[in-house]
Amino acid sequence: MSAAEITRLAGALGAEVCGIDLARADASTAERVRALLLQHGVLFFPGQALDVEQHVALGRHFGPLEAHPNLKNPFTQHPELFELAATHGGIADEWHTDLTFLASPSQMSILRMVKCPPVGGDTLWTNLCAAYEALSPPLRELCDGLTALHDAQPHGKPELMTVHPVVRVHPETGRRALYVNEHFTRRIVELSAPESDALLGFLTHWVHQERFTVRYRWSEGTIAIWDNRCTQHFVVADFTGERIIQRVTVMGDQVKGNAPRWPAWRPSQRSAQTRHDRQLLKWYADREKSS
Ligand SMILES: O=C(O)CCC(=O)C(=O)O
Ligand SMILES: [Fe+2]
Repeated sequence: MSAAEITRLAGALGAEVCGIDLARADASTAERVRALLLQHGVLFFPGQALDVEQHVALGRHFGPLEAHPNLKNPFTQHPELFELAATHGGIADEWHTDLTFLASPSQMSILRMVKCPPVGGDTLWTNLCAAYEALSPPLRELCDGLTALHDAQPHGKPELMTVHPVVRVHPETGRRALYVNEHFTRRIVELSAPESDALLGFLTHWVHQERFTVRYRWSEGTIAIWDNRCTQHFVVADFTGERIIQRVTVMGDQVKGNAPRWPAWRPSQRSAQTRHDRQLLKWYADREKSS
């Protein structure tokens, strides 16, 4: 394989990679990309020319693929490709990690920039390990013992829920990452509703401080690959006209972290405030029913 040229783009994460032809990727290319991804969190490959089949073939080197469990593709019938078109509302302008409402979320995503506006529509990524490590020791310790409920409400499916540790351990690097996001994370399980709102609000803002992020300006054909186990991303909705991305989503992630140090929150009596606990209580009632 030819020598690759790697240019870091920010202090926290992100690197541009030139000199690797992803259209002809084989198992050893995939190994190389995996190693670079562990180092940089998100990789950008400008000047690529992958067709749909080559894009999907690239994804298959990394694990099982999934198009999207909830959203229909407006333009492509390919079962393993997910497409977002801005003119159809496809602008992901809330910070998130892909598919965290699933028990086994996506481990990595591979995006192809199909059409982008001449200016605007940049995407930002943030490093969730750096965000965790920058917390004070007492807050780290608290977060280490908590879990959070995630749901697919943004896709109109609030009943699709799962619980993950608030701090997860990256299976390959062993680093701890703050694993809550404003798009899919609804509730800290062990806290009362107002406490959960305060802590989740703090953490979901904390993670996207500029010092933890990289911002990428696109050109058509660029492939981006990111590690969903330790990053979030966000699209800036500051453009007019069309912007189309296609994504191949690599599944097979297992979220590992500490077991909760406290029991799940239970309201001591019914009151007007109990409605804030409804979703959490439903989650536990459903689990008890199915066990
Ligand atoms: O459009 C983008 O840049 C990213 C969209 C997104 O959130 C995704 O593909 O997972
Ligand atoms: Fe996303």
